[in-house]
Amino acid sequence: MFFPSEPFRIKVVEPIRRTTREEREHLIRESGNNVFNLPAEAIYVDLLTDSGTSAMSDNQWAGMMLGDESYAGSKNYYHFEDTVHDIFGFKHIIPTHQGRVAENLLFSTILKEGMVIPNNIHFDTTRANVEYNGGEALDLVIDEAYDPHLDHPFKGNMDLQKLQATIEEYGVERIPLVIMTITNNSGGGQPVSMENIRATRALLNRYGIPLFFDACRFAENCYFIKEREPGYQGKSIKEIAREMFAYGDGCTMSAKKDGLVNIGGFIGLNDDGLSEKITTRLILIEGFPTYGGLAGRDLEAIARGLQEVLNEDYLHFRISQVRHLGKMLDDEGIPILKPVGGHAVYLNAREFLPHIPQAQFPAQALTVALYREAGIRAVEIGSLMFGHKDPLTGREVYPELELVRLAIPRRVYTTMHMVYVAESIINLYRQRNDIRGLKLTYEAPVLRHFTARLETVETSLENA
Ligand code: P71
Repeated sequence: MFFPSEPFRIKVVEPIRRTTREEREHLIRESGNNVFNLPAEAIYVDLLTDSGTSAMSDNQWAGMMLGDESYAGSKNYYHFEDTVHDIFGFKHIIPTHQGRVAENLLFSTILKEGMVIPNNIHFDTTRANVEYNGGEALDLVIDEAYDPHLDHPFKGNMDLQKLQATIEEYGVERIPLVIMTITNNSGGGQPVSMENIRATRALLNRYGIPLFFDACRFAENCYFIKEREPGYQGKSIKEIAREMFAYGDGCTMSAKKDGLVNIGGFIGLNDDGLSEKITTRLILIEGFPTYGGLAGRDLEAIARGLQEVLNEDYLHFRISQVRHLGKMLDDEGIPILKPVGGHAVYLNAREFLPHIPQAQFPAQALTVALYREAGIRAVEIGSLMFGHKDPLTGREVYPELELVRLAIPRRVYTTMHMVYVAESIINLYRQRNDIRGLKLTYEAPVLRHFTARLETVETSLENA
């Protein structure tokens, strides 16, 4: 397979350093076998996240110098508002400093005890903000999403039967809105089809329930629609985005992904009353409505980034680069989640390391080995992140999938970096029998993966 070469050239470079194996062994031991505790300078290729890690363009940097840092009414705010309005179409645009604040403002305003929020799959911060505000977060994605081998063009789709059954079970008054996460991050960066969005809207119309988007990776989702859904090949990404958002009543957005910036976010919505309530809360915790926790220059960078992300040469390269990494691995028989999503390749750690039981965190063991062997940082999405004790039985409950996510920052790494990543993983696969399981030595009561410390299990039977 050949994929398009980079549709940009490099004007500024940031040196990265290849550490020695000895150095990495020392650092990973010091980190308690947790890559969140590593100094980023000791990482060669950092695939921890695609969030806030994009390279900005010369056009965005030029815009940064045009930052108008007036407290109220900055010209950059108007540019940002016009741009978001033009693409997303929502009546009110409320800036925030990142996505989770948009979520927090929305849910703290609309949720009451006993309410539920359906989603295809809630991202961690969305789930946490729903639960923190007294709601219940329900994942209603189609069943196909949970089969890592199944090739389906729109694995992020909402299961409409599950959604209807949920509405019937809980009742309209307990569902203030429904969310669709595009692309569906927790399900592998998989897209949602326009047909599914349209059908979800039609179903919700029957009950009068609003539809919101978790829109972080909206442009990547639009690209998949253009590529895979009949009737969209002749449309521009912007036309597809406009149609998509026209089915919604609002969105939360982390601009750290498809905004192509290092910080920023917003809420878009049509409801005047809700907008007023959220704005009041915004002033209390983020800032005045024309900056919302951001500098004027940040708003300018978002406005320009949102226009650049709609560029098809950019998207073609972006999606192809991620897919190419997936293909290099798949061709060598490395178990990955299929099809490859928009922003990341996910290694299937249960198949990569079948000798390590889930109780010994195979995905974390693989993440640690990848750093130790090659200086590459990925992130565990498995039993360390999601495993927990059942409050009733006291027994450990494990997630269905043990994944290692290789999230690709936008416009940052070249094809040769991807070749390095693929070769390193292929090499590691050959030595997979030497990789041993891990056990926890420290865990925090919530979100334990960020601060956990672990040590190697000496024999594979211990703790099994
Ligand atoms: C990702 C992130 C960033 C992240 C967040 C928490 C732990 C580790 C890494 C952030 C998302 C997201 C979706 C679908 C909302 C947010 C929050 N993703 N929705 O995937 O993917 O946005 O980070 O700007 O607050 O690495 P925020």
